[in-house]
Amino acid sequence: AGPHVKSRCPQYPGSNIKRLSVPDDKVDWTQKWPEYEPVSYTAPSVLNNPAWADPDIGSFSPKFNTVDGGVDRTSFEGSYKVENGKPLNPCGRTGLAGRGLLGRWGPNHAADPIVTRWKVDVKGAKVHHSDSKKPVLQFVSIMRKDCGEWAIPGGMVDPGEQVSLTLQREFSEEALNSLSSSPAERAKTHQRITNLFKSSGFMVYKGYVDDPRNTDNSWMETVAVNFHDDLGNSVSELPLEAGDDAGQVQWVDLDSSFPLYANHSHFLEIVAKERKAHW
Ligand code: RP5
Ligand code: MG
Ligand code: MG
Repeated sequence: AGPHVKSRCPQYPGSNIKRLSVPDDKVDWTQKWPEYEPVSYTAPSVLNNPAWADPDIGSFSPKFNTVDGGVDRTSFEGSYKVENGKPLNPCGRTGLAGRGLLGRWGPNHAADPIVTRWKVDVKGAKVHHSDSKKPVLQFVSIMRKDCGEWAIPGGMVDPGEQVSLTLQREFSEEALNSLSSSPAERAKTHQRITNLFKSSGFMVYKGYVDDPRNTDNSWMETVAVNFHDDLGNSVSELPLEAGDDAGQVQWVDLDSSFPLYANHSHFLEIVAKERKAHW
């Protein structure tokens, strides 16, 4: 897939911190760079000791490469190195040390629900793309409040939480605004989408996310799963409403030219290929 790119974005998100510029051929840790000494940055929101964050290293030595008291510190990328008590990003240098905005040292596990349907015309017939002649898929996309970019409505796996639950929970929170609805409404939503989410779905991707928040010592990993409403009579009929860290939500056509957060385009490309849809 080539070296990570967004993990080396010059300006670290939500701060005035600039990363050290890492050339493509120096991303890999095995490339010698003795003078490499990036600045260290951990956001105040992380240092405040919220429940979702680890304490600072020194007072704290987590069990890396294991499931450590409910917190999954294993990586889909294999065993990662730990240097001077700090885990090393398996995809190489990012130009920034510390944790930045991420709570966990090492992998920060997320889940990405990719909910799709076929694009149809007023008569209900599938719409084919004029260039590729292939049917067009649509997915539920949210605009992230933190950066304004369109993204899959994913979120963090809570300690001990089953990924299947994270997928459904994050979708409900960000695309159906379940956090703001009454218990009765929430139960109804739950019922409506449980059928779709209880199908095993199509496993799209498991591994490193090229996320702009990544650092040399903390990085995002995800499990992306596609839940497809083939007949358009399941989630397609639910009113979408942005919630939690989502500012907007809408059905978006799958198309290679549409810019998305992190490497989410890569996940959608896999879905399009699998379903023989336009990309
Ligand atoms: C990305 O960040 C993942 O792919 C997922 O979509 C998201 C999870 O982080 P939050 O949405 O909780 O910030 O790396
Ligand atoms: Mg969320
Ligand atoms: Mg989220």
